[in-house]
Amino acid sequence: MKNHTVYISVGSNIGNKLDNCQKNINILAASASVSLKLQSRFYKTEPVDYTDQDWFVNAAIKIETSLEPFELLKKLKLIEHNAGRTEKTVRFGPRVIDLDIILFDDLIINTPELTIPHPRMHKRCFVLIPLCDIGSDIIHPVLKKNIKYLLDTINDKDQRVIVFK
Ligand code: PH2
Ligand code: MG
Ligand code: MG
Repeated sequence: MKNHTVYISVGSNIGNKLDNCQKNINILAASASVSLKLQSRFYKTEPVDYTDQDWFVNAAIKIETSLEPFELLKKLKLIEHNAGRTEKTVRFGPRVIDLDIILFDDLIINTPELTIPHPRMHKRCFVLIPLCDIGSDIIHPVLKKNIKYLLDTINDKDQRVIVFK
């Protein structure tokens, strides 16, 4: 079995956000083809891009999987769907659960359905801060900088991210 190392950003801003994140991480971790390796702390994060919505809970996880990128994407979409997420979700708007592939080995993919590395990861504190908990020295395969560097040099320092207690 060929194993890939994948980092996934997890977020929720509807209902019991912490529960939504943890339960869906557990569902993913229970899949036969997926093994959960690391999980970050949870954070309360100010909404970005679409600001007229509730704060999010965000985390990041590291998994190993035999799935290829589009197979994993399909699995994540199914988990989101089963959690009650609908197709009507507005772009950047509120969601019960969001499971985004951030990094997949050092692969670069550019298609309408899937872009890896995640195209906005380096601009988002809610992605980089949790990611730093579990992999601050991973190198971004396009920008060729590590995660800690990307976080330290982020332009928009105003995004509030608070450890969940
Ligand atoms: N997800 C978005 C848009 N904005 N803001 C925060 N803080 N956290 C998110 O997970 C998030 C967001 C679209 O997926
Ligand atoms: Mg997202
Ligand atoms: Mg998504």
